[in-house]
Amino acid sequence: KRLADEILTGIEENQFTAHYQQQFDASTRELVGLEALLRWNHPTEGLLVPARFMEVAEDINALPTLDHMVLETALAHRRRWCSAGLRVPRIAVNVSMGRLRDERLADMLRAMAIEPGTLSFELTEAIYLDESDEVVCDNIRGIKDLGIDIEIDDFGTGYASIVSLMRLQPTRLKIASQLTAAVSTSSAQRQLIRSIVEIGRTQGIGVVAEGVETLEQAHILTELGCQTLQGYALGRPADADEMARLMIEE
Ligand code: G
Ligand code: G
Ligand code: MN
Ligand code: NA
Repeated sequence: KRLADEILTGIEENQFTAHYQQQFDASTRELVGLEALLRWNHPTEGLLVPARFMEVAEDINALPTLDHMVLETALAHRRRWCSAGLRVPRIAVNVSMGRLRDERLADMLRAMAIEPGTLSFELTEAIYLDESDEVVCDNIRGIKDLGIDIEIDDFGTGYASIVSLMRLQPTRLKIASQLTAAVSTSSAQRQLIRSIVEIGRTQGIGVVAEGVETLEQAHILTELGCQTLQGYALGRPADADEMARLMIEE
């Protein structure tokens, strides 16, 4: 209860912000994306990661609001970075089911005048549950019409059938970190990733490996055909100022 109240106060007082993690082209190691990750500047506890409050935030239906705050924050950071002369890659934001069910989503996005090709939405496999939901389908169409990419987050860990996921025609699949982690120890795991890459290739869908923790994993995932890599081995989440410094070095 206390945490729930603190979250609501935190929303009112703008205590939430975004950190960013880099995504690199697997072959060229060029910076191709940033994933925006929710962080809470808690007044007494310091900086909190989602694990500390997501469950309660979900219980009180605060996720759509937090998603929106992260998006606005990311757009503001992009403007600031661009004004400073930095070349800013596509930014990916996580989108909860609650937000995808919001009838006002497409209008809200249109009002934000997002430049096509600069933004990506990460959806979890939970969307398959709502395949017959008109609002969700309209929103996905609306998102695509605005030139925003769709990515399936944590691919391979949910309950969705491959058929239903492919019907969404996502731009990219993000291979879950659980799958990435085993790649240097198990050949069965490598074969599984090869199959996912192959599905992506035949469907015209890119594959991102997340949770890349060692350079050996990065090397193997590149060999297996993943186009994009994200993980601690290549870059940890960092705040907007730190990310600006990293982009200057690029
Ligand atoms: O940044 P971190 O590793 O702590 O993120 C943990 C989880 O929180 C991940 O599953 C991630 O998808 C989720 N998450 C991070 N930022 C957001 C956000 O802005 N909105 C939603 N809905 N989930 C987020
Ligand atoms: O579910 P989602 O993909 O949005 O979660 C992203 C989360 O994964 C972020 O909170 C980020 O902090 C975390 N993360 C990023 N890189 C790594 C990594 O290399 N290993 C692990 N275990 N987690 C990572
Ligand atoms: Mn994500
Ligand atoms: Na993920």
